[in-house]
Amino acid sequence: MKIAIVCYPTFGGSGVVATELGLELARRGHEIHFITYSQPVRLALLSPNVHYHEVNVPEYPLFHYQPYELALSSKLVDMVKLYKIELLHVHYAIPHAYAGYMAKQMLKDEGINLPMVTTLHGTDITLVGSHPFYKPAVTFSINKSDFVTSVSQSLKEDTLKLFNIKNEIEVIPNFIELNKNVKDAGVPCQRSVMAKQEERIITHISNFRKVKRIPDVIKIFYNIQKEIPAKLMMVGDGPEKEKAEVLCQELGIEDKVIFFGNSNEIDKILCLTDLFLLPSETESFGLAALEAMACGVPVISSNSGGLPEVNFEGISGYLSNVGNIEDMAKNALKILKDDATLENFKENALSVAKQFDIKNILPLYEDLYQKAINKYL
Ligand code: GMT
Repeated sequence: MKIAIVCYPTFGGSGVVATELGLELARRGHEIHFITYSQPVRLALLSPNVHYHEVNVPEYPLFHYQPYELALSSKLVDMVKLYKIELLHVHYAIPHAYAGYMAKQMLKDEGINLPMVTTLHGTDITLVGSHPFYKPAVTFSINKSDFVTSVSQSLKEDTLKLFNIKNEIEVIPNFIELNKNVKDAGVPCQRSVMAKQEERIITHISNFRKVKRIPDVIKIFYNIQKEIPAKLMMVGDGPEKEKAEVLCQELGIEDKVIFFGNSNEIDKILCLTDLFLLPSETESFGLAALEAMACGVPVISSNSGGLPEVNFEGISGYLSNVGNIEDMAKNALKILKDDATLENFKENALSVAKQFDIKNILPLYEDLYQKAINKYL
């Protein structure tokens, strides 16, 4: 199949999922066209089946806001005609489903039917999409998509609660490519570089937005390090990062916390890690937790949104109410208390992650694409 994928190219779950999906589809022989405003961060290697088309929005002094949707829908029309693209898969409803629908209508005018699949990722529904300023357009574009998927059951329920949706929503969970794990690839994990032998290594990875509850990460770690020797690795960048650094200084733990910034080598960081913290306010899925589990790292998370569908209580880690840092620290210490317990949780985390192997999930997308194409035959 010839498939166009529209996504956000920046660090963040939806762009990562879209990119990994496109790359795996390309490996399976499909022709993939990424269409976005810059090269997706995880799209390092271009293969013969992978194309990237940049959307440019020319600056014009009259515009207070540059019309990205307009440029994106025009680019879609041009690329669909040029490469005979058979299907459009947009990730994140805003504004991609809207721009995709416009492209679809323009193409229809020229006698071309372009099936469109929209995947809802989370904040496009829960944090941003339901805002009254966006809601009518988001509702419209979800209802006008040929097929709609959500990355968890919880997100599907939120979507049905928040919007007047007439379309079916199919749950296709996020996935992980397990054999990318550096341990399997034979790359040695240089734990001694980051911590002393007796120290446990705890990691948080995110885009440091408010929804991630970064101060909770620091406070959970503060409680842990009072009981056992430990280091915290904070990976990523975003608006809450500076405040987090200040909080570490106020708590007097700055020598135990390392801030890394954005990284494309998270497998190398996760392979050193004993425990992953994700105390988010909400997470439609929590791809970062799954990435940790795929490296055999247990997870302490909140129990909001789709997290209970990924992190299994008492097996791959523990879940607590949002903001209950005492409970999260207590659970973390339960996992870290001795090597045998930790090893057990690590093994379990990996086996849970295996349920989300890309090999199991990708055929669900392929079947859906075929259904979407057949709809117009
Ligand atoms: O919250 C983020 O880290 C970014 C955000 C995004 O839109 O890229 O992630 C959302 O989509 C991911 C992939 O489907 C999910 O794993 C995240 O849970 C979801 N974030 C939220 O719901 C807050």
